[in-house]
Amino acid sequence: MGNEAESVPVVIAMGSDSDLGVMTKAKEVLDSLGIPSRIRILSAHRTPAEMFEFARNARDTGVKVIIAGAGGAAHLPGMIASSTTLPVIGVPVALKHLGGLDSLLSIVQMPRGVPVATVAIDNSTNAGYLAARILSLGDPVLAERLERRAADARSESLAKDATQQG
Ligand code: RP5
Repeated sequence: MGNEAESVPVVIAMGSDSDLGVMTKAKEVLDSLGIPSRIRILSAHRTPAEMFEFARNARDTGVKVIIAGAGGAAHLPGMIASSTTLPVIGVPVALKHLGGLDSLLSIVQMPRGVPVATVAIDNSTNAGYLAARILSLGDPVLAERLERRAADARSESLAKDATQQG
């Protein structure tokens, strides 16, 4: 199960279904922008063979960007990045102890030549937006959607300021 042709531009991988609460926010952003995505549970420690198979085949199956979230000894984003040259966006997931700093450092401290673009702890929303920005390089319609989203955010912020001025 799950190894069929991906045929979506974004795959949201995570080490465990316990990451779903954090990682579904990335899917919500992508859905809201009309970008198809698929969730995969792929563990660097429990299912390394499936993880490597996914990473090695991702480009050939039409994937353009991989979002990978994990917590604790968070090796998934880096190990996926080791086996693909697609852009990988890492999401450090906070677990019960250490406030997510363990996850952040596990994901962000990659060696030269094997990048993982790491967002803030638990901020899979930004992973979704970063994936969308990457895809927008070759998609003017998506670029326009992102421009509109930014304009809406500006209007909302200005309105909040106005309410404080009385
Ligand atoms: C990591 O271990 C996962 O990404 C998850 O954040 C963490 C704990 O996993 P579970 O023990 O809850 O399945 O690989």
